[in-house]
Amino acid sequence: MPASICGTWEMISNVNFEGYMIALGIGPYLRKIALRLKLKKVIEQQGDLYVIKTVSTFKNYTFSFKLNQEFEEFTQGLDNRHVKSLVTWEGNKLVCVQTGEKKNRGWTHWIEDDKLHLELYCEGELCRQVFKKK
Ligand code: VL7
Repeated sequence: MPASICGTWEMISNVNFEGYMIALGIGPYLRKIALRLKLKKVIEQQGDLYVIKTVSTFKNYTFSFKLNQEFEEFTQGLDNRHVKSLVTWEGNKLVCVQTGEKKNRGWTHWIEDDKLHLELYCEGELCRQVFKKK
C-alpha cells in the first residue's frame, strides 16, 4: 500500500515553475504573480474518488477524479484548456496523463521522506514541487 497522500501540504520548493507555465502559454504578468505564491495542496480520498485542491492567496483550483477512469478536465483559472485526464497508481506514484492540445502533459505525485512530491510536465518542461505536511 503506498503511503497516503491525503492531508494538507505546504509547498517548500518549486523548481522550474516558470518553464512549465511558459510551456502552457501563461503570459508574463500572470507568471510573475504565480511565481511568488506558496501553494498548498489539500488532498482527500474516499475509495477510488479523490479530490485535490491547489490553494493559494491568489486563486484555487479543485479537481476531482476517479482512479482508472478517463474524464474531461477543464483547467479553469490556470491555462483554461479542456483535456482528457486519466489518473492511475503506478507502483507508489499517482500518475495523471492530460491528453489535449499540449503534448506530453501530465503530473505525478508521490511520498518520499514524509514529503509530498509533485512533478508537473508539459512539452519538455518539468516543474518539481515539494510539500511538507502541515
Ligand atoms: C498546479 C498552475 C499555471 C496559471 C495561477 C497560479 C496558480 C494555483 O495541476 C495542478 O495540480 C494537480 C496536481 O496536484 C492537481 O490538479 C495545479 C498549479 C499549476 C499552472 C497556470 C497561473 C495562474 C494558482 C491554483
